[in-house]
Amino acid sequence: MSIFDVAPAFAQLNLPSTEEYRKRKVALISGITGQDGSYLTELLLSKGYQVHGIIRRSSSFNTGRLHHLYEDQHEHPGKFKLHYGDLSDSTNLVYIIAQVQPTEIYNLGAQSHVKVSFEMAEYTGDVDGLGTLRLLDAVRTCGLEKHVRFYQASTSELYGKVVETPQSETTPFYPRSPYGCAKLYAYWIVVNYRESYGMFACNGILFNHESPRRGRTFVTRKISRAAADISLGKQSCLYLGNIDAQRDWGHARDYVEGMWRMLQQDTPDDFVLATGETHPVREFIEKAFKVVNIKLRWSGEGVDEQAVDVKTGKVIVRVDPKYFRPAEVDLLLGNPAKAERILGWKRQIDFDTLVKEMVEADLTAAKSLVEDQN
Ligand code: NDP
Ligand code: GDR
Repeated sequence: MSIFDVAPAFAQLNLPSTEEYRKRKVALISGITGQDGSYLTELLLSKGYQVHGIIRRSSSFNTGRLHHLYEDQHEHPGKFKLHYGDLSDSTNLVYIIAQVQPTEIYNLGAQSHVKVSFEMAEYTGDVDGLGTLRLLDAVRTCGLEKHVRFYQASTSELYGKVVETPQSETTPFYPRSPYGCAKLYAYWIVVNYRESYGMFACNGILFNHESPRRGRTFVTRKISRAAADISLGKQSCLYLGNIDAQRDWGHARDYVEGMWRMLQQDTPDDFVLATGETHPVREFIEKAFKVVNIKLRWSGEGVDEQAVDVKTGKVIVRVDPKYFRPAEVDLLLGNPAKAERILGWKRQIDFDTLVKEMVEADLTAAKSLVEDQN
């Protein structure tokens, strides 16, 4: 006998039927302050949802990506609310879910940096792995397991070492980092709760997706900012790790649409969202610098590889082994056929447009900073 058999499931006491309950359109997002959280909030508000988000208490400002939505709230009061919480705190998650009574939960919260997960392996396991279990169990504690639809932010990092390409929903997993291993636990606990308790729970296996709101330590944003800053003379050189790695990069705005579509189906299932194209980090660098009219010439090999500005002869990109990972994921290339067929989802923004949008956004931001300082 478990706690779920004996505890009074308090939300269940006055619950309407599942159909009636779902008409309310109330979303709860963990990780709302992150890149995907901000785009998903915009999408759900535009669809008439009431959106609740879990934010962590921080000594510094961590709601920058949501700032424009706060402003809007004065015109649409009661549509958007933030709650302090953490995926490591079960009681807090139960409390928030009991209060909000969401119809859809999007679990985007995570220590999401692969390299950092090697340094904070236990913490990453706790938040990314067990945190998912805590959220699922909080739903059950509240007696909402038949009423809530649950999205789990699964990842192409589950594939890790290349077993086959392109990678699809049936490709075996072989994670290569503590982050990948934690997300593997989360993936399977979602499948298990779906099968054990009939929960409407889905894994979105999302390949890399980027945007001008991408965290600054991820490779694409690090490159787009450097291209902007170097072109303005604010930075001299960009130091990177493995520039041979290949990724299937899409735009975050397209991917949050896919998350939402997964929860609107008749039956819960797992889906890959990807572009079906892969590009080496080196190509991202070349295209980003092209946006600011800097043409690069490569020379050297391995840790000695570098790129010079063809016009000035200055070294613009160097390899720094401190960014290498103990185990690397060399190649990701996704097959989104199932999502295209069943969800009617397809990425809209292509690779070149993504690179251009990111560099131009960083250029605008860097220029306005220069103007502010003058
Ligand atoms: P970000 O790193 O931008 O955002 C992560 C979010 O999780 C932030 O809001 C962060 O809060 C929050 N968070 C971190 N730790 C905790 C915690 N202990 N409790 C509650 N919240 C926490 O990630 P993305 O938006 O890029 O990604 C969203 C999700 O999708 C993540 O789970 C990620 O692992 C996964 N994913 C991302 C992909 C991508 O390419 N972007 C691809 C596949 C999966 P704070 O702002 O306070 O740090
Ligand atoms: P990734 O993204 O590990 O794929 O995880 P990241 O941008 O960190 O790395 C992509 C590739 O670039 C190489 N690389 C560098 N990476 C970083 N961060 N910094 C560098 O200086 C650098 N130089 C080279 C990396 O080695 C790697 O091969 C992202 C995250 O959003 C995860 O949360 C998500 O699950 C996966 O994408 C899909």
